[in-house]
Amino acid sequence: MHTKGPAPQFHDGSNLRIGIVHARWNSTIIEPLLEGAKAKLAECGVKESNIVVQTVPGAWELPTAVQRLYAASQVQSSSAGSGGSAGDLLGSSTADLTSLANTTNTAAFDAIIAIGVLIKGETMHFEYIAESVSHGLMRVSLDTGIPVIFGVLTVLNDEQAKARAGIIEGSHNHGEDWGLAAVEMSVKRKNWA
Ligand code: DLZ
Repeated sequence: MHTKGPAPQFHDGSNLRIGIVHARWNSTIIEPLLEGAKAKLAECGVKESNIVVQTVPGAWELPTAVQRLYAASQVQSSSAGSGGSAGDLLGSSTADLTSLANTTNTAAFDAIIAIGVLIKGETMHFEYIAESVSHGLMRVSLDTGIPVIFGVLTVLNDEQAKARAGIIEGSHNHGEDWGLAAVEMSVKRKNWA
């Protein structure tokens, strides 16, 4: 069955800073989704140096990671403004976050894309994770006020996952939609502020 997505809108992303957090489960599906998202960010003018990619083990970890990543970027942003050292504030306890401290752009993220692939198995694991993660990501978005893009596939099998990652010929890569959504919502949020 073919599902219709939104008509794409291209907004100017040249001043945006975007975070991406992706799970490492089902990496063969995650990789094209990530590339699709990054390709659309680039098409909208988001500079590569303004895209920070972090990873977590599985989809379950996405809400906490998004929350922490945004908080760290806020600390970095305010510390840069006051002349302090973001590197000191972020510390070296999390190796992943060190790369955040080393980036030259110190603005807080305008949006964060959370990418995961949940494939239904024989137990209830899928239902618990899918529900918690979707609620968790929405909560982080409402709590922080920044767009958290829901890049989590919840599918019944590998075939469905491949068909949503653009791997099967003629199929659409949903990661592209997530990249566009991140730019559109970042720009609109600034206008609505
Ligand atoms: C445990 C688990 C299972 C069964 N399936 C998936 C999956 O399809 N996709 C995914 O991203 N992660 C899965 N995980 C791992 C959990 O998300 C989580 O990483 C672990 O339970 C550790 O908290």
